[in-house]
Amino acid sequence: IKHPLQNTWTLWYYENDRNKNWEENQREITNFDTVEDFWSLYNHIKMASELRQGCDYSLFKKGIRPMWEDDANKRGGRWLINLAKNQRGNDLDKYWLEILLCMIGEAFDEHSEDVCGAVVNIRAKGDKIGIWTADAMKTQSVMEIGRKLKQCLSISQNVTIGYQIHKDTMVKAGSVTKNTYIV
Ligand code: M7G
Repeated sequence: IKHPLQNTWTLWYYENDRNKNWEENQREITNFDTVEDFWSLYNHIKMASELRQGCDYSLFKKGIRPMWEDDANKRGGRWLINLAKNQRGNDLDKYWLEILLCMIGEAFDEHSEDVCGAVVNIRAKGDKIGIWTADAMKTQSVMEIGRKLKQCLSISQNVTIGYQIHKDTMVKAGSVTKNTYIV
């Protein structure tokens, strides 16, 4: 008997095809709801660092699309980890796996239900990992998730990460979005 997870999760893959719009480029790969099926999937697919520039992986709870417009995300935002170019070699895959394990293991305790999913963006200008939460106004929950995230990834106390509201990101395409919270 396999070990069930609390939630069923969906892996999405984004590939930048110029003939399609952003939403059409998001492809649903598969669902899983056991520890064993997570590992078979993880071992079967490319590491994030092996994806082409411009691609994303997203892992979201089943039923939530990895986009701002989804009902589960539209009031939310993300904790964003901006990686330096030289972190693709080592930290990127480590951080991404750690985040996947924190999410499927419901490591955010009572705030796990506010976690919608996570996205890794492979970009020439610097890779990014975002963990998306449902409601930017739930300050305590957002802050707890941020603190836990830093802990999970062993990010030094001296380094801060910021939380950005999707509604702000939406209108700031191409430039830097203000941080609503930091930890
Ligand atoms: P990105 O891929 O998140 O980051 O956003 P990047 O700028 O480092 O590549 C790039 C563009 O993709 C945005 O400016 C939007 O045009 C589009 N895009 C990204 N996201 C997350 C969404 C989304 O949730 N919904 C829609 N409609 N477009 C998005």
